[in-house]
This record gives sequence, C-alpha cells and structure tokens, in this order.
Amino acid sequence: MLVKKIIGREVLDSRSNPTVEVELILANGSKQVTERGIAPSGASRGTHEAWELRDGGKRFLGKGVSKALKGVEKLDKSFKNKKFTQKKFDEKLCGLAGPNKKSIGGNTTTAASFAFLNASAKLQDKWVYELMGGTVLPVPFFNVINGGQHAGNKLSIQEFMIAPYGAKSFKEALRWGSEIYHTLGKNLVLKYGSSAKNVGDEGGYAPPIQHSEDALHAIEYSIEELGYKGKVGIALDAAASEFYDNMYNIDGMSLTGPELIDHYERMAAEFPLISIEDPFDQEDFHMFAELRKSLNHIQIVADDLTVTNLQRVKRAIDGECMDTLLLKVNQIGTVYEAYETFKYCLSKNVGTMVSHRSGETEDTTIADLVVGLETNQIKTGAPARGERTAKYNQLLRIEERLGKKAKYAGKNFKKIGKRVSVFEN
Ligand code: 2PG
Ligand code: MG
Repeated sequence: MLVKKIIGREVLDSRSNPTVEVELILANGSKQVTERGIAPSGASRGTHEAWELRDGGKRFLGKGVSKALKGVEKLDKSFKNKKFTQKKFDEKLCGLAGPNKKSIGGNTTTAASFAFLNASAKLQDKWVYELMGGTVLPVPFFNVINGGQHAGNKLSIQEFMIAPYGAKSFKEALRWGSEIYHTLGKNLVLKYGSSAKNVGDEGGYAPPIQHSEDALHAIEYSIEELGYKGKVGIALDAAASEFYDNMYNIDGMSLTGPELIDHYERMAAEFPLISIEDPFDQEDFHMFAELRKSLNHIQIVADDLTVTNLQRVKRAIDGECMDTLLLKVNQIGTVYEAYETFKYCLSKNVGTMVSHRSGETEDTTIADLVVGLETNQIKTGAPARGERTAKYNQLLRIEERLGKKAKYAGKNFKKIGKRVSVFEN
C-alpha cells in the first residue's frame, strides 16, 4: 500500500485540549482512500509512557501541538510515495521518533499509526476489525463514578466501573449499562443532592463523597434495584500512583502497602468486585504480586505499572504482578508495538483489556482493535458523552455486522484469546 500524502491538524479533545489529528492518503493501483487517526491523552499518566509532545508557552496555555505538526510534515517527506504494511509503517515511525518517541512525540506517532490502520482497512473495503479477523465482542467496563485526577471530588480511587458479564450480547450489555447509569444518577441525587449528578472527565458521576465504600454501596444498590445482581460485576481503577506519597492516602487514611491490601480485601468481601487496576504505585511491583496472591479470585490489571511497554510487561509477568494488561496504544505510540506487547501477554497466558484515555476524541479505532484482537475486555468510560459512546456505538455496529458470527465474551471475559497472526508482515 502506497502512502501518497500525510497531513496533520490540531484539533480539540474532550477536555478542550489540543491534540494531533493525522490524515493519510493511501493508494493501491488506481484506488485511493483518505482516512484519519486522532491521538487521545491521559491525565493520570504513567511516568514511563511515550513522550507527549506539547509546545509550552502561551498558546493554548502551553498545550498546543504545533511542534508535533512539524513532526507530521517530516513524516510526509519520508513516507511519501513508499509502500508499507502496518508493521513496516510503525517500525519506520519508531525509527524517526527515536527513544521514547521524544523527537516527534508519541501523540504524533499514535495519530499516524491509527490513520494508517484505518486507511489500510478502507483500501481493502474492510472495517478494521474485519481486516484483523476477530469475531468476539468484549465485556464493556463502564466507568460510572469518577474520582482521583478525573473529578473535582474527594474520592481517592479514580474509577468505579460496572461490567455486565451476564448479558447475552454486547447490545444487551450496553442497555444494562445505560439503565444502571441512570438509576445510579437518581440514587446519588436522592442521597447527596442534585450536584451529585455532575460528571467527571470520563462521563461517570462525580458525587461529593470521600469514601470508596459509599461509591460502592450506591453502585451495588443500583445494580440490585434493577435485578442484575450476579450478572454485573464492579471493577476499580485505583490509579494508586496518584495518591501515593510514601504512604497510600486513601479514604481519609494513610496506609502502608500491606494495610492497603487489607483495605482492598475488606472491599472485596463486602462488594461484588471482579477486577482492580493499578492497586499500588507504578514502581511497587512487589505489592502488586502480594495482592494478586491474597485476592486470587479478582483480576489484577496493570496500567501505569506496565504502560503497554514490552520491557515493563516482561518484568511484571516475571514477577507475577498481574492477570491482565491494560493496553493503550498511545502509551507506547504505535499500533504494532501495542500488538507485540499484547502478543507477548497471550504467549504467557496473561489477559488484555483495551482502553481509552481520559482525554478522548471521536476516533473509534480502539473499538475495532478490541474485536480484531479478541481481547474480551474494553474500558472506554461511562455509557454517556460522545467521545465515550462513539466507541460503544461502533461496537454495536460491529456486532450487528458480524450477525450470527458475533460472540459476546460474557462470563469468559478473563479467558485468554487464541488469535495471534494479525499484522505479521
Ligand atoms: C487510566 C486512564 C483511562 P488516564 O488510568 O486507566 O481511564 O486514565 O487516561 O487519565 O491515564
Ligand atoms: Mg488506569
């Protein structure tokens, strides 16, 4: 596939920050297509993530991406009129971007890599998931209460999610998610007043509460009110690096690592918890492993610990720190590198959950990616707000398009998929 042109554009993300959009013209013989990719952006960023290139200075309060757009111009010069596969395209991006993607930015490479993937599919008259060949729809982890860096309330834990694993299809899971979201909103207003329905960065409510238990109670109550007990689990992303300062400052307490394990154990005993992401600081490999031993029925997910980086993932797997990797393309900077990290996890019997960022856009590539790779799990925010529903609605379309071939991961969401040969050349 021949790259004809690459252009960059500064567009806004869901937090009104500028981000990089790449538009790419790809050709095969006389056929030519144009497709786009947009980079998302995190707030609770792991320190080992790919470099996000921003301008500094006054423009957009320092967050402008005009330097990154200069990087896109460089891409145009060096890719134009050459043929690529996804692997070759992403490898060349890595070469140009240098260590940690510092020279042109991981935001630039992510947008370009997404654009190439979307254009390749279109050129072959396929959807991205179809190009990759997957047929399994993931269990969605809807973020219904926001805290930490994503909200203006006092909750230490960043994300309280619901996972409708007992639904029969993705379509049903999305309906349950919406019903629970509304019921929870109503219950929060009854208990905490009308401002409790205000939302955080990922569309979940940001009620004026301080203790995790209160959030968990409200969610459990809402699930049960609708009769979904035993069919919808609760998941957390503690994003614990954000409340770690030698001690873990959570829920009005200051805890050591082992004390925080006790705290998680109490929550797990009282509520239908099925998954905890980043329960400890991003350098605390040891405590991840300890928690995994003591809460072995609950999925432990690594995000800031591993940042989709193969070297850190190897360390976390060797140390038995996690059951599941959180896969974010922009943490590493290209689709192919993310795919390699995923493939390594697969070979080690470690699961993968595909993820959005808190600063998102209308780009839906990750919805196709999760079906294409058959990772069985996705988190992309609340079942509300356009940048979040864009992905869930794309999953609805994919399920409909797959028809009888579609399978919903459901209760098997922790099962490790088998498919590996997606982008081999
Ligand atoms: C996370 C993400 C997405 P951010 O921690 O998992 O929910 O947040 O994009 O702010 O890193
Ligand atoms: Mg996280």
